[in-house]
Amino acid sequence: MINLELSMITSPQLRQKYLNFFQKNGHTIIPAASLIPQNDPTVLFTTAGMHPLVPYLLGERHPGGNRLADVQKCIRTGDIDEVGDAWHLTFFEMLGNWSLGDYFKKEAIEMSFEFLTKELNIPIEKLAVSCFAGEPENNIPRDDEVAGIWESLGLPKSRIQFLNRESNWWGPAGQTGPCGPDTEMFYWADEEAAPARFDPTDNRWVEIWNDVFMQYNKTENGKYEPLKQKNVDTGMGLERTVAVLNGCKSVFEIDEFKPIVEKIKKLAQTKDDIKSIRIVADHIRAATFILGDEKGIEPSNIEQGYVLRRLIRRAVRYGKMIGIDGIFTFKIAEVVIKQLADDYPELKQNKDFILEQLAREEEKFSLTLEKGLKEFEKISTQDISGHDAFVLFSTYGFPLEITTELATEKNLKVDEIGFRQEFAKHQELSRTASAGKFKGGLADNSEQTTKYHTAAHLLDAALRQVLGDHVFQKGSNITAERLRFDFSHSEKLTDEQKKAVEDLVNAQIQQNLPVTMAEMTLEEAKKIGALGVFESKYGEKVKVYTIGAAGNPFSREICGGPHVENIGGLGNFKITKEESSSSGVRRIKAILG
Ligand code: ALA
Repeated sequence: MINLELSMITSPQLRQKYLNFFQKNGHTIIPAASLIPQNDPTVLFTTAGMHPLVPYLLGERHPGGNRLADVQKCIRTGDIDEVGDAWHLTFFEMLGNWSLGDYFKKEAIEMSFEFLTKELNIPIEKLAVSCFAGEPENNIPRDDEVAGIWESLGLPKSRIQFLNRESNWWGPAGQTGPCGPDTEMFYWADEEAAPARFDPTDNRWVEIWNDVFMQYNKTENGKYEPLKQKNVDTGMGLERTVAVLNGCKSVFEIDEFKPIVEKIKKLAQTKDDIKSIRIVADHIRAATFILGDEKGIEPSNIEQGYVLRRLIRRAVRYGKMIGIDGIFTFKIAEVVIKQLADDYPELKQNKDFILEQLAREEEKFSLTLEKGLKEFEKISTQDISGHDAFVLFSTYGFPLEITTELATEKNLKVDEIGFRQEFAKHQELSRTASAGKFKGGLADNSEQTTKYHTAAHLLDAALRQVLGDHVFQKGSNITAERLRFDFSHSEKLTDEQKKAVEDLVNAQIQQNLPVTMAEMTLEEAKKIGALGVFESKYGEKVKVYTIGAAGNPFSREICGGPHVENIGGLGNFKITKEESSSSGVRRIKAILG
């Protein structure tokens, strides 16, 4: 029987319901962060709602308090091969609520349960959960506490399974950082009555929500030490939840996807290759969000630009497989923008850029796709060597993944290591591609990164003093080895200017100026002259970091932190490269020696 209550929820309604519920339960609703993480060297995209909150999970105070909730746009390309099935997406929206050292397991689960059963009216008969099975070798016990809480809420034992780390442990997203056992909530998405026993391998049980109990910090030497504050980090997949509540058989049938899929079907000649249609829909939607998120990202051969390129080119290839003629990706993006611009106004703001970039990249790839496919036919009489894969990449624009896919279809292998060696030889080494960075990672809050973060503020202030007030930060990227800083300025810096900037920064370091932080409203921050590029990210209250005396600071910026306490230990600041980044934007790379 179809439950009418359940069958009527749209994506905007679910977002609103979720935020209202957690607001009612004392959470501050915070604005979503960019898809491109700021100051996070280990990951290309925001992969979860917790990602922009890492400093707060580690103990920094959040201006919104210790109960937060939001809707966060996320990109995960780790599962890209599974896109095309009913439930996987590279771009998705995550509804999340957090406790920063406030409530823990009991309250978190009670709130999840109430939301599912009272707000969404899911009958308990359709729910099952998994809990962490424990890891004696790491002194982490089985999570009987969590199972007990579920039982106390009425879930039968047979619907509670204990699973291992692979299923029921979340984080750290990178090498180190906050992590912990989790409990995942599954919805029975089938007309048949749900079996009494929860079998996690039966894919009619669809995971919709995950409550993570972040009580450990994984250290560099692989140890799990208790975090000084116990946090809750939850993530509910918006598309999946809307799908199962509406009885859809896949995420591609929900309100926001349907018109996108219809458009693709209209353009295609074959309508029954569902997998290809889904891949095109997912990839163009993800590409639209990446292009719409930050004007700086264009298709390229490195970092985010390369992921973007892969998504677009893969979509083009699948589009051609279903017989779509001509340049088409922008036509689908138009539908994506129409569907989602109410909730993501940035898509509308950047519409021209999105459509133009898609068309340009598609045109470029279309010129070589056919020739490349012919070339592939020629060389694919045996396993593909690294050299041949590289030729397909450099001459015909085939991302390695496309070559690998084509090879797999013919039961052939590709020498991926050989490809990467060629790549490294011919190009600026793509750290991202070769280090598996696409899989995601966690903000690396190591000491060195923090130093570079503070140095970026010094650089920003010094550039403004030397070049003028037209200088504004346009982006930054920090690793433990260097900082990269983009800023508005049209001309190449002279050697004198570069030296003046370096000298100014080093003069401050020598004075060992203190770094202080104060929380205030955005208006107050503006009034005292704080610079802010991330102003929309932290909601009402913001943190302002000041370097130097409060009355006459060297630098003052709105920023989430973290920073060093005083700058004497930063070392010697040196600019290693100054170049154009895009029109009207220069890029500096600098190191601390
Ligand atoms: N961070 C958790 C996840 O992504 C909630 O599943």
